[in-house]
Amino acid sequence: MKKKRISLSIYHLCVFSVLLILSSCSKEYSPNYTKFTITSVKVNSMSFVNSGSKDWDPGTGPDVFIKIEDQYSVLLDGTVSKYQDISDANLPLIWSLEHEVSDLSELLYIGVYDYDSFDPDDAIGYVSFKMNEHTGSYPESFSMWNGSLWVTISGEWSY
Ligand SMILES: [Ca+2]
Ligand SMILES: [Ca+2]
Repeated sequence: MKKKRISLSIYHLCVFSVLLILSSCSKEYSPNYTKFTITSVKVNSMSFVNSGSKDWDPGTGPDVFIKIEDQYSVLLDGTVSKYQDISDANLPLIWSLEHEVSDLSELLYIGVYDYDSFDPDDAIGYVSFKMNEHTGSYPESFSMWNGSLWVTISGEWSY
C-alpha cells in the first residue's frame, strides 16, 4: 500500500515535469520579436521589357540592382551591387545585405531597377510589405509578387 503511494507520486512528478517542459516550449513558440534584420533579397522573376514592350537597355540586358525604401526616402541603396546585362537565365538574383527593421509597422518597398549611365535608372518594379504582417509565424523568409516581379526576403527576428 505504502509502496504504491510512492510510485504514484513519482508518476505525478514525471507528469508535472513533462507539463513544465511543454509549457516552457510553448513559450518559445510565441515570442514577441520587435525587430527583423533583412539579410538577403532575392529576385526570382521580373519583366525584361518596360510598359512599352521595349527592352530596359537597347541591345543588352538590364543592369539590375535593388533599393530598400519607405514612403519618404531610400533606406538602402544597392546601386553599387548591380548585376550587369542580366537575362532570364541569370535568375534568381541574390543580394546579401544587412538592414534592420525596428518599426515592424513601417510600410517598406523593395524597388528593382535597371542602372543607366546617362539617363535616370529604369524602375523595373517593386513589392511592398510590413513586417507586422508576418508576426504570426515569424518566418525567416517570405515571398511577394507584384505583376511579374517575384521577390523573396530572408532575415532574422530579434528582440
Ligand atoms: Ca535602361
Ligand atoms: Ca545593360
